[in-house]
Amino acid sequence: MSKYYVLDTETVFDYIQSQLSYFSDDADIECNEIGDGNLNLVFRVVDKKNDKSIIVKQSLPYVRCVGEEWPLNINRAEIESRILKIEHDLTDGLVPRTYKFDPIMYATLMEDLSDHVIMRTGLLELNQYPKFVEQITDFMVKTLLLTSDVVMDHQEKKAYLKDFINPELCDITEALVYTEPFYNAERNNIDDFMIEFMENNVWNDDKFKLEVAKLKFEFMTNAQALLHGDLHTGSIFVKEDSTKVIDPEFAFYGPMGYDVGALIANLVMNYISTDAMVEDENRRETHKEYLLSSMRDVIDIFKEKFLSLWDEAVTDEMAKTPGFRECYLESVIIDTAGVTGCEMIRRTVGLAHVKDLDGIPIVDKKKKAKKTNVLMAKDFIVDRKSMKTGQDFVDMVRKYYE
Ligand code: SR1
Ligand code: MG
Repeated sequence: MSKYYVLDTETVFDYIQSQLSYFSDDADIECNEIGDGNLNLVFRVVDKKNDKSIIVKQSLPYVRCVGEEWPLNINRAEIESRILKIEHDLTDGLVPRTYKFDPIMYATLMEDLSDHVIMRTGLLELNQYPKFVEQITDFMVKTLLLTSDVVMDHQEKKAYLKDFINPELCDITEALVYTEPFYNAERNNIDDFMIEFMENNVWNDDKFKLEVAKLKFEFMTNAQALLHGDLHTGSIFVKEDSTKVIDPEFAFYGPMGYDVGALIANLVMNYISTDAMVEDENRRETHKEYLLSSMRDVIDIFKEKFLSLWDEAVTDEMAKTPGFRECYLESVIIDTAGVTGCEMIRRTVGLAHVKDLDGIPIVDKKKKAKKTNVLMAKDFIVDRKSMKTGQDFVDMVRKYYE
């Protein structure tokens, strides 16, 4: 029986052929390792002659961005390939098509989306994506509501819940999003200029940390829906008329607001970054307005679609009680605001940062952007119970830029 080995650009072509006989004999092959995430290897293999390509994503038995000293269960690849299929079916193709999962090499062979760009990169180039809000709200409403107890048979939902227990990846989120950024943890990646600021504004503020503790235990105990689990703009591929969500390896049953909040936070951080980086006033203000209207629409259209899909798909008798769907949705939006704040703080001082903030070239502007990011994040968390509409999210951002 064959054994797991780490693929490289020399071996990946033969590996693909052994799994799928994907390329023809006359293929003119080019292989590149294109993974820029924190965990895995990603190969793009192209047959230039016949215009055919494929992606191979392989789990490493450790955290790639840290090294072998942080081992990680490679079985996450299997969770990812299973959830990609589920999400593909639920959303009519808003994720890449998978061709095969190999349980020996912990590798998934899947559709190449190289005509798309990573959304974070596209936003940093000030591009706009006219179909994005419509498609991402479809993705979120369908994957979240249709995997919840509101819709699913409760025993089938529990079977899913069991299949998608993902302790090691949840542990990463519990540590990196909900714990370490809130004290001076060894693994934090923190600029010197942020240390005193964090002491004064976050680490010594027990009243604030109490709110974060509530959100942490909400994340750990509210098995509401099958989440993507890492829905930032680096996990979304876009082009003019298409959105494809990738990288669902953090999937597990958790609170719906975790996915919506991760997305909103990353739009907010792009706003803060645009304000700090773009010198041309017209381009800067146009992009900022685009981001605000995207945030507003993500929240409002998510809510609208959520209520309408609820009416179509609800099966639980008690969930049909008048008023319950509004109550349920209200708490999802409150969680969304809380998660928005936590994601913003962890991307500023925690282990894993974002290019939007770290890439600000002028140091004084970077300092200001990161501090604004943390203060706004605190407000999102503390005021989360008053956040109800897209406009509330927009107002929160605008408050810092008047
Ligand atoms: C050690 S993994 C760090 C981060 O990368 C992933 O994309 C997740 O966001 C995780 O928190
Ligand atoms: Mg990822």
